[in-house]
Amino acid sequence: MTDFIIHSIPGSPYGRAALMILEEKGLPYQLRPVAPGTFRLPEHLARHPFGRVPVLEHGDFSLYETQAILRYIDRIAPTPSFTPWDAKEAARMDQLMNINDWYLFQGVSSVICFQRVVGPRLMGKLPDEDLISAAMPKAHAVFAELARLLGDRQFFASAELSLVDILMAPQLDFFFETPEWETLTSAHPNLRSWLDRMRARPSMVATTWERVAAMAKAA
Ligand SMILES: N[C@@H](CCC(=O)N[C@@H](CS)C(=O)NCC(=O)O)C(=O)O
Repeated sequence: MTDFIIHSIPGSPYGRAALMILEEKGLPYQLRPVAPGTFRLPEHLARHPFGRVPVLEHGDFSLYETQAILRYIDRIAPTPSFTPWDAKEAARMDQLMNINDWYLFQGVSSVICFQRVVGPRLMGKLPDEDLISAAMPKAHAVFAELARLLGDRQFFASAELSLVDILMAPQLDFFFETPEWETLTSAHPNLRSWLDRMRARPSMVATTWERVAAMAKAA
């Protein structure tokens, strides 16, 4: 199969999800790093008109939006499948993928993980504690709902790994690096066990910030 090309940056949770599914499927891929400060230059806007990552290229086919990328790869390389056959489990997966994008990322991870991890690491900035405190009520609500929906299952949608686990793991692994992880998960041991299981997967080990930075350097 033609190599998959992923345009992304080290540390991007969405970019990591795109790399993780390729690792899970055992598909060949190349990382094309997008240099910091070039997201809104014409060359990248031609790939992604909203100036974000990741972008997938597969032959002459180009695609942005991580959910679309995950679903495309799951359709063209269906073994193993990461979409449950059961309609209710598939619906739960879809619901949680949207919770990831609309409630976990926006205003929660985009604030707390940005302030705690991305700003200090990439820009040498101190975290803005007021912004973090203001995001915590929504963060508690999101984590409580994730824990409720996970229940005592091994994975979010069913007993097997699905697309939502791949989309969500990089976001929650980002939280794992922050002191807020402890606070947000102290009442939710099922979320902690789920992340432990995900962190042990070779696809997560192969796509840490450091490993993606090494791929970017070698590209
Ligand atoms: N809805 C997009 C979100 C992608 C996204 O927000 N990516 C972040 C990195 S994790 C980004 O490109 N941020 C750059 C910016 O906002 O300027 C997707 O699912 O792919």
